[in-house]
Amino acid sequence: MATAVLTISSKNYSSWSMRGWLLCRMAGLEFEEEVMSSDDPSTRAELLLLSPSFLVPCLRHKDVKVWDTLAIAEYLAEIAPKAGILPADRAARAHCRAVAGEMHSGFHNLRSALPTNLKAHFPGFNVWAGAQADVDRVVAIWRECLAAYGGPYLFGGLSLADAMYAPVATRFLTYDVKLDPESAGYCETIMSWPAMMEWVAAAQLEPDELEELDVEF
Ligand SMILES: N[C@@H](CCC(=O)N[C@@H](CS)C(=O)NCC(=O)O)C(=O)O
Repeated sequence: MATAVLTISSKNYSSWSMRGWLLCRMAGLEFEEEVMSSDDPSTRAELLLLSPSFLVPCLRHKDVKVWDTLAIAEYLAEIAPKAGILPADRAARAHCRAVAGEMHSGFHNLRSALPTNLKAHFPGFNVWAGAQADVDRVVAIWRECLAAYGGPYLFGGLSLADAMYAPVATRFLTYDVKLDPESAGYCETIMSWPAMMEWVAAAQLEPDELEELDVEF
């Protein structure tokens, strides 16, 4: 078995899988992907063994097993301290953890009203007011970070924050969310990040829409 294995699910639908995978790439970790299809009962049983939370992503590295995206990020930042997953400056690092935490525990309206679906495109999609408040908060975070650290990524170079917000950039594109030029530019930056391009290309190759997954996932 490879030294590192990342368990993920759908590349088209699973935003948390995307975040974990992007973080492993950011860390420069050599890892194997283990892709679990979560609708098959035997796969679910296996997933439960691999990830006690029953959720993906889950990283196994040497004798360490870590699940939950933020825990994976902290672990990767420890084994690859030079990768910049957490900014070097203490104040920026605290800010980065704060915006990553906000994504991890919040934005429920955005997540349920605009589920991740990389292959889909809904021009003119009507974002309801509750989700629009989340969109506005995301955009405020992005604009503040881009102004404070000078871009092109949220904290200058790539960091945990970009992995956390990458699936939000894809949602904005999927649902044709109207954005100011700085935020639209940041979405483009994320979509041209080579690791992201690789993920999106793989998502395009996945079998077509699973209707029951067109919900928060
Ligand atoms: N807070 C968790 C969220 C993980 C999560 O919700 N993962 C979803 C996929 S995106 C999942 O595994 N859902 C259960 C399933 O698909 O069976 C994290 O940070 O990793």
